[in-house]
Amino acid sequence: MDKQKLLDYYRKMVLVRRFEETMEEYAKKGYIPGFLHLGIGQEASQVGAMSAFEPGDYVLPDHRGHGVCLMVGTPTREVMAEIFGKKTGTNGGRGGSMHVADLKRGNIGNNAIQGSTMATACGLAVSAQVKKTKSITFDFLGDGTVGRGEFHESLNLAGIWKLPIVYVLVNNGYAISTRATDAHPLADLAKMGCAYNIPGVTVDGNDVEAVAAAVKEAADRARRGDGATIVELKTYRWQGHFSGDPASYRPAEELAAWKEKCPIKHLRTQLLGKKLTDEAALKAIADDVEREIQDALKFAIDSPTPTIEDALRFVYVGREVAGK
Ligand SMILES: Cc1ncc(C[n+]2csc(CCOP(=O)(O)OP(=O)(O)O)c2C)c(N)n1
Repeated sequence: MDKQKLLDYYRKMVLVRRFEETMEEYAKKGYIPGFLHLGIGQEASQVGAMSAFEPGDYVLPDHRGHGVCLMVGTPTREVMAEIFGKKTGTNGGRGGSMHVADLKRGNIGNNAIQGSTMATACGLAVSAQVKKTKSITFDFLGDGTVGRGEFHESLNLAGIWKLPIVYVLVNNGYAISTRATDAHPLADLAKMGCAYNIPGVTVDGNDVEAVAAAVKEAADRARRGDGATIVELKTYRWQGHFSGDPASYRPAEELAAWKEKCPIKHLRTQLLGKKLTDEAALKAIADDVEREIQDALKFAIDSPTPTIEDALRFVYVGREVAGK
């Protein structure tokens, strides 16, 4: 067991957790335009999966993907400013929470249409094959997305062309208020790839080491030219579908049980149990993360909002009306 690696996972998970909690707090205060989908509770899935991401790879985060966007290496300040709709954000404030993209680091961004990133992933993977690069594509999707037509069409193409894709299927148990087990005939959705000759594996999505190992194996397979894999991560979102959804469709005991399985708590217990660290060192990590969050928050709040000209800069259709 690599102590340094585990402490790095710990710091990253605390960063993602604190980032999300801060976003929720500031959404309630009215700082954040549009919808906010939070991934609190899913940190091990995001941090563990992204540990296999290398420079030159592509990633398509899902709509709950702030943590994934941070793991690409985009400065926390820029991700936060984007969510605040500010000019200093990754996309000049045009994208907001669901569309944080950072092309130079391989983050292609999310698309609000569930399943559509799966088609884009095929395109990215085909381009890597044609250019003979070693780039692989990480495509994050949820259990709800498995029912979409694009899921099957994309897997078919990925299967027949052995595309270098890792499907990170984050099964958090619900698609809005619909239970995954009410919507799909299989409990382990990774098996859905079998019809397309795409192997799948189902992993405890709250165990960061297990997630990292499974995704690394899938990434290695894609890099070798052996094609796509589905890695299903069983986890849970603590919040409602979006910030403000009271999630009354879920039993309180279910949420309480999953909170007990908190991925950060799990790693913390392991680290302390195996005497790989102590309380003081973990507190120092938390304090360091807090400084990073407060710095990003000040940056996001103090940054200018885009002007009307900024907002129109990439709008092409209809500009002839304005004489442009
Ligand atoms: C084609 C399409 N249908 C419906 C929606 C509305 N919608 C947004 S998120 C979502 C649920 C997605 O569930 P899942 O894939 O399990 O991800 P989770 O929200 O649980 O992370 C739905 C139905 C959409 N964005 N696109």
